[in-house]
Amino acid sequence: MDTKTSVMEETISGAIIRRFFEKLENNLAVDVAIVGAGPSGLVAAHDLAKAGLKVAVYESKLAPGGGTWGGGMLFNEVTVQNDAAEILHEFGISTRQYDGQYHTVDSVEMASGLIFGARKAGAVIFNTVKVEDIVMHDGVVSGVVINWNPVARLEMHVDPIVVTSRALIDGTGHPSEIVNKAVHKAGVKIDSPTGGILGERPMWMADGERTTVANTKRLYPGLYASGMAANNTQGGFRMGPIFGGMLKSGRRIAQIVIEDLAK
Ligand code: 48F
Repeated sequence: MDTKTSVMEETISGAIIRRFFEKLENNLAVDVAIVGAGPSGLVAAHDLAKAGLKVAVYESKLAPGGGTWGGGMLFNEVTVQNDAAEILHEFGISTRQYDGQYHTVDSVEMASGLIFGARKAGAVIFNTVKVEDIVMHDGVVSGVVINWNPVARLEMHVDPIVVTSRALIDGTGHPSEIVNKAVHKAGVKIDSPTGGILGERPMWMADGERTTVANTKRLYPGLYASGMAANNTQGGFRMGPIFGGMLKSGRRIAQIVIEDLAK
């Protein structure tokens, strides 16, 4: 028997298992849990980690990046406004000026650059992990209930594990899945005109872009939303393949959480 081969195999498997469980164990209690690694969640993760907070991002898909990769209708270019292009430049992502007010960005460079930037700032990203529920302690949203997404997809009857957080950001995009849990399962009233989720309205790019940032806020003690999730809760319009609002919403929610956690 070739002992060297079997030793190498043991070493490689051991390296992966030990390093992964070290990462998981170090993140059982975090300052900020972010659900969804779309553009808003990744910018928030970057800014929060850079501010010295312990940040874990949960992404149900294998590849983080959310709706960035596909550009518009799979044409892999996206657009951002001049001021949002500056955020991308901070991540080292290149943009091309278009028509005075806008820049175009290669969507693959944008997705990969945002992921790399968030990770390098110190945020830990758990991909293929679905947040299936929230934790409530004495009227405060206090963490996430997680499981492997393939387990959820196959509807296996497997209990999840739990991570506690001081702040939980719903960055799940259009469905605002986490706020939905808070409203429909925990029965909380969120900071919206009705106390519930108003639901996204149809396409109106200019208004959707403006309101995405205005709608980015703390919704309930311990619970925040960014990007399309924020817009969905407040009944904002959708905007399609322009991403400035998403980037600025991620930055805005990071500022709000930093201020709240410093209180
Ligand atoms: O939708 P998404 O990209 O979020 P966003 O930051 O950006 C929206 C834009 O991409 C686009 C748009 C731009 O103008 O309208 O839609 O608001 O990314 C959300 C991510 O959350 C993941 C999902 O797979 C996606 O990558 N996600 C959703 N639910 C869960 C989740 C969940 N329960 N657990 C973990 N990840």
